[in-house]
Amino acid sequence: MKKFYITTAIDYPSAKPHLGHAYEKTVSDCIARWHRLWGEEVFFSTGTDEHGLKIQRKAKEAGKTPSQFVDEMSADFKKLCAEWDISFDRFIRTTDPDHEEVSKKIFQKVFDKGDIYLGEYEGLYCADCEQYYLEKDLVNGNCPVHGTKAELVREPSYFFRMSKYQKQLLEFFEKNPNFILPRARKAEIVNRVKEGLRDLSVSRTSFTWGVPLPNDPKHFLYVWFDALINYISAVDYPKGKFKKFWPADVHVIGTDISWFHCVIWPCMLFSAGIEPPKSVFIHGFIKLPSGKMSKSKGNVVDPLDLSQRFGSDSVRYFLLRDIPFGEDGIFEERLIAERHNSELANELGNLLNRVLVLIEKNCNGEIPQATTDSNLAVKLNLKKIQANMARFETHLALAEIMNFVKACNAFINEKEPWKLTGKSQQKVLYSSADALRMAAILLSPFIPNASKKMLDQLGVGSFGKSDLQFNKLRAGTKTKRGEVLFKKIEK
Ligand code: ME8
Repeated sequence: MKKFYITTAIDYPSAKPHLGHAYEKTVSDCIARWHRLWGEEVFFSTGTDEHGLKIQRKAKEAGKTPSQFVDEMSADFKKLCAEWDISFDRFIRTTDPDHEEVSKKIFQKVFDKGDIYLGEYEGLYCADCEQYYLEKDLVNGNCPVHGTKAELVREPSYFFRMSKYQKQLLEFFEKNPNFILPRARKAEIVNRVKEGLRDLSVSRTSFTWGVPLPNDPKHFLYVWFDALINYISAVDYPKGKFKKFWPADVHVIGTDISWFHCVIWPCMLFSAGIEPPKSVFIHGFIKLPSGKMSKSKGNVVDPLDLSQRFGSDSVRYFLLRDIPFGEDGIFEERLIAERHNSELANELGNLLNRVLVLIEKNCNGEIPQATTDSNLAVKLNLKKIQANMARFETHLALAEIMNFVKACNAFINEKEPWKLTGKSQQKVLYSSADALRMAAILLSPFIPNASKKMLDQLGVGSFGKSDLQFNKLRAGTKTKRGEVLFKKIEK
């Protein structure tokens, strides 16, 4: 059986989840569900990144121990997954004991390889990014991402000899053209690597909320070195699922953390003697018409509030449909309502209702005996949808599925089954119901709840890869028209 391992970044639970977190999980979930639909053995991991200075400080501000703080905060991220139908196989927390063990093991491997040395670090640090910056990369001394003042940090630190892997990394990029996706993002990273790789400071003594180094427990592992390792500890490195699922097929991450995933992570793996993942997909940022979401502006969009008001299918649909995967996108509630009304309610929901009412009236609520009209069946370009999904072009795949739904509506309008009788009427109704079945199955990775409701109403129970062909709807199946699939959102 083909296997597929997909991961999201693990989120900092220093604040509540925001729409960017929900977006990354939604697209990854859609891809994971797509691969499961085609019968592959899928492992999908997501989780929270719980160590480091930022969390230690936030916990103190909240008057809690770091451990209490992360227990409470990570629960919000799990709740997000439940409400948004994120079908993860593991929710990994970097405070999970098995992960901490693996982190130490990998550090030890890199150490034994001779790639760790003790030095002293002096640099400008942004605790919100958990990252050092060069003076030239700061904006008036402030972090370019958070706008907060970078702190001068001077302390003894262990370093990872990343510089040693520059050549190997460039060769790896060359041999693996699909490692950095979309490909348009590659040149910038390659050029930066060509300018040279600096050794990386991988331990700190100024905080204690982290993984102590096995060779020197006064030092705690740099939070990024610890966090990246989650991708192998999530599959029980070095045993069990690791053997089956590694190398991961894709790490789905945002633009701000591409250097960590495309450069630091493969160098760590080279040193530890582990194969790098097959690809890193860098998605864009969700922005507001007024610009970036930021806590200081007080305009961070709460994904739980959105799913409660619009329903998780409608917000998922909007994100997957409107934002070309790999590009930045603008979020506006108005746009969710527009897509919901025009496509989910008018096109999809209406189609289901029309077909089921006609089957009730004319066929006693049973799927009639006929075969699907080949002129309708050819309107579904399954090959194109598969190719889009293989390239992670979820927005294009969804657009193509919805083109087919539009073609089904046009088919009914043209054939006017309410004017027909006998076999010719049965043919049109069977074709429409069978086409709706196909559309519902193909939509299951995108809008899982609505897809299930559609299939229930069509009398279809479980489904798999072998159902992704026409004429699989059984004649005589009792339909169960239920509530309207998508109620219109009034202004
Ligand atoms: O970076 N739109 O955690 P994080 C889209 N713990 N995606 C966004 C976004 C936005 N507005 N804002 C953030 C971390 N993201 C680390 C990751 S992985 C080993 C460690 C994305 O909570 C961001 O790009 O700051 C990242 O992929 C993810 O959300 C988690 O961000």
